[in-house]
Amino acid sequence: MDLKYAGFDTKLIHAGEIEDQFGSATVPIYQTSTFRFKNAQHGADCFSGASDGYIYTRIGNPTIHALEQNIAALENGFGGIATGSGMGAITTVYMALLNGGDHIISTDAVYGPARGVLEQDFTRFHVEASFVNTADLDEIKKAIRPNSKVLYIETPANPTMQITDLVACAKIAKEHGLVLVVDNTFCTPYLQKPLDLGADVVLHSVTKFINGHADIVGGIIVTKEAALYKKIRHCMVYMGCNMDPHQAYLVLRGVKTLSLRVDRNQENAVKVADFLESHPKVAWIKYPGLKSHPQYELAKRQMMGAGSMISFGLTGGFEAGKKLMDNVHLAVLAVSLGGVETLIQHPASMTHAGVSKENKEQAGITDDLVRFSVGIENAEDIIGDLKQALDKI
Ligand code: LCS
Repeated sequence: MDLKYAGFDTKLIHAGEIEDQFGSATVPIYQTSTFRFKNAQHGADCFSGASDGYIYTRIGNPTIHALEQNIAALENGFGGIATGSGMGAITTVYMALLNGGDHIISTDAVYGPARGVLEQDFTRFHVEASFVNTADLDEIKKAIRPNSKVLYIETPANPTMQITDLVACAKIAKEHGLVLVVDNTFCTPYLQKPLDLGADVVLHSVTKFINGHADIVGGIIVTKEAALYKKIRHCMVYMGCNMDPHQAYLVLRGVKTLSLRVDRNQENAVKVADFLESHPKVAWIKYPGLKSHPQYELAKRQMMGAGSMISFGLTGGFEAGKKLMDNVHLAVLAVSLGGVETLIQHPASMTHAGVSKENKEQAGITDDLVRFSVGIENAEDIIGDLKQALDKI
């Protein structure tokens, strides 16, 4: 079936599906490292590109390809490149788009290792990086240098929930010849479509909402055009950042319920955010669905829903936050996010521990910030759990 004009939910279920010789109704796990050539000429043709047959799983595999096709269809992109983790997707994109002497401008509150790898590793190859509050467009413009090549945006940012205007960034990127890359992990294509808003590349940690069941790590990159797809795919294959077929199978299984899960995640998050905002022990809260979020209007314009990630601080500061994390019973005290289960964590000492104190302060990752990923349990139970833990403080 031609899915070009199909709705999002139809694409979730059917995009990328394959027809095999057994008529399998779902995409099977092609758990093989290598593929038999029909004859010597066929092998040579596969390598030269004259035939598009599979060669070797690091280069391509039917199960992985099905997932790549599925996510590319959801993001309205040219093609997908699946990787072993979200960080694999990020470093593959950095590697493909940056040469020694080049400069990248990135969101300051980006996921910790996405910043750390630039500051601690890519500097060894003379790649320069500036981390700015990309919610302030003037800061982006001021950071542009003659050697700037990439504008890298995470929106909403992890964990500050700061939102960056993607249409405005696409305009700046175009004017200055920058490749605009967007980490769309927090929203998924169900809630935000960066390629439609002018980005060149979108990437995900599929570990989170796309898979949704906290049972694998994985990543994916989708490009708008063929040329960048080829360049990034080449890098992924040569660096060996590929996904595994078994991983791809689980993500394909998880993604089918993306819209159902995200709808429930979000419905619950709105109730949790309302509860937290009115609680006397909560000093501040940042959730794009609340009118108190400084970028509420931008969120409404650019996102098709506020998502289910909430950041907040308690009037008792870090010590109170620690007590909260030690006293919740339903919410799991663990890093990661975007699953069916509610998770709570402390970014300053956990996910963003590798970012220096000074850089955390500059990016707004304060010591009192508690991050909450709202799951799909009953909202009353999630709120009841928070309430009893807050009562203990
Ligand atoms: N991008 C974002 C926005 C993330 O939140 C993460 C991981 C990554 C990329 C990297 O993906 P991974 O390699 O882990 O698949 N975020 C995590 C977090 O907030 N807690 O644990 C991991």
